[in-house]
Amino acid sequence: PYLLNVLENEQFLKGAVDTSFIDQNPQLFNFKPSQNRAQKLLNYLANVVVNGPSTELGTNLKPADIEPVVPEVTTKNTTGWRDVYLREGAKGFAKAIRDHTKSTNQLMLMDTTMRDAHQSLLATRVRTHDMKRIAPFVSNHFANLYSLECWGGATFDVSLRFLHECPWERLRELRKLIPNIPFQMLLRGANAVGYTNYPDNVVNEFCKLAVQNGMDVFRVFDSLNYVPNLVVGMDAVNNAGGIVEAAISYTGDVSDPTRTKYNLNYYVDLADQLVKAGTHVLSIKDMAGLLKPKATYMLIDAIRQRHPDVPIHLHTHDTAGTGVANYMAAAQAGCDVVDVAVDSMSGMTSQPSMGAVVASLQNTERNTQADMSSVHKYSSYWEQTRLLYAPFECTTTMKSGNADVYMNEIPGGQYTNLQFQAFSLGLGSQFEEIKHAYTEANKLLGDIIKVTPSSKIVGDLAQFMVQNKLTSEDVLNKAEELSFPTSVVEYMQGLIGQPPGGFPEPLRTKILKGKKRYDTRPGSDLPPLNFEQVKQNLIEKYGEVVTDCDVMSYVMFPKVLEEFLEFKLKYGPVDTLNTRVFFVGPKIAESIDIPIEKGKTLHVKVLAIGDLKKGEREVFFELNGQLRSLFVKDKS
Ligand code: 3PY
Ligand code: ZN
Repeated sequence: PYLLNVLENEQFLKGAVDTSFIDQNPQLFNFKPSQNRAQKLLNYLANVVVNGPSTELGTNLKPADIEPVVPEVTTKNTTGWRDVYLREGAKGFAKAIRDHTKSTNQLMLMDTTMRDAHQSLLATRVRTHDMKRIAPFVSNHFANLYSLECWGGATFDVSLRFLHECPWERLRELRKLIPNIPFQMLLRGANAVGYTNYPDNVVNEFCKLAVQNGMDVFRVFDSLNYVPNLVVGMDAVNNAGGIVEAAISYTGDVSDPTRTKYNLNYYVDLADQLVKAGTHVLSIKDMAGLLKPKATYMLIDAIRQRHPDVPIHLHTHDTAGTGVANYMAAAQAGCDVVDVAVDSMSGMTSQPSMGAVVASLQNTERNTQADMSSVHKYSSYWEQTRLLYAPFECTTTMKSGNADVYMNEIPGGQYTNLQFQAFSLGLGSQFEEIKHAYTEANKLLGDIIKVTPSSKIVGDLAQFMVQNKLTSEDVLNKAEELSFPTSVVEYMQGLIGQPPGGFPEPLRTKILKGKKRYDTRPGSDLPPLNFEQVKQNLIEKYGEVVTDCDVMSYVMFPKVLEEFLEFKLKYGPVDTLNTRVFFVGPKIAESIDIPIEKGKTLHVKVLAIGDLKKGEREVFFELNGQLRSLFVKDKS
């Protein structure tokens, strides 16, 4: 309004005034957005109380009405392994880790609670808000962690898509609160955090931006263990100055002499290639939890002997319930780091329990040096916080681990999803059928490594078989007449890479029906992306608020990012709302405090919801003691 008054002033328009005061005081134009922000937040709350959650809840369960208690920080530890990395670089970090485990015998831990654990148990829905509350405790009480996995994998798009929050901001905020522990992320090789191949400059820029925003260790995998794809990710991390942790995705069973496709030689050879390609740390990624103690020992021991100076980092899922036993075998075989989730976020399709691993190794030479009482407090926080995510709980349907994973080899997160889908259709028994079909689909595709996105291809084929009541023989015999899911056709074309042992014939030829085949790295012929152009387009649409991070999110998930920006324009940031209020809104007459900027808190109460009039309802609020009301469209 002030600007407009000036623009209507004749003297001003004639240029007859001295505007140097304005030129010299640009801060006068930094209008405080708080009024606007309060209005937007009320608009959000009004919409939720009238129309229900802004993001679909997985079930009709509600978040618990509790305020999880944050344990007190009772020890001060401001340094950690990140200091070593910042001082000595990625190579120096890897050497220091290996020297440390050699000299102390300590088995080091990565905590997955803030990434894989909730991706596997709570549909990836944990919000930054709940991570930030516990972050200072983690920083001080778990300062000796090898790393904290808190980013990447599915968290990137789920946070934007369903939680209306920016993943980059999550990274920056956590970084501020946890400066001492290395942060780790999961990078899908040439797919970055998406589901498809990107031009190489996208993967490069992504890693650069991730390092700038606070990421340190990148676990790089490829869903077919296709080395050219892995190398794209590894080089990008290296160029960005990050710590490269190239991963061998594990499938099959090296302890079973009848399973010859993925035998010990296969893994040792792959480890050699990744070390040669310059990985700083070597990771074994058992995404489905297929290891058994004997296999674990064989695998770690063989790689340990060949690469005595490279740190080995083991990842597993506890789907069958053998996770802790596997880690004991890994510890014996000389593994350096294992992945655990805090007790209350562990087990089943998540990682093995931190407390169980820590306790099991106390008074042994591979003591983890973690403090048990801190583990209990940390677990208690997440036990309470988990109740806020009741609508997304895998335990609604999953009651125990299941060793049938050794048959179907479904990765943790996908196992939870498929079970959930089958049960929510009211067809619990269909899950058995799906699992069986998944096993068959994997065989049809040539027994492939199954992890995002190859796991989705196997899942798509399995669902296609169940829906169309097809047996394996039917698929083989009728392949020429069937119209397969696109993902399966693209897989057969070679569009995600080359699988070990090649494609199955004659099925490939029958499915492709003459379609083009690719036998080189899929993204290698993509022209570099013009980031400046993308940014300009976004700025034209959404204004100067668009950041380089938004541009990168857009490149990965265009539609999702646009919806996110539109949501923010309408409602402002909603990340300071507590999780129950964010999902289902406040109760009538409940007082809530919403911090909106440093030292500024809104006190809000929903007083009443008016009757339906011309498709709208008036929602009455008390805002900082004053009555306010606004109209929202009733979408019911
Ligand atoms: C992901 O790609 O998100 C995974 O967690 C694979 O295991
Ligand atoms: Zn995992």
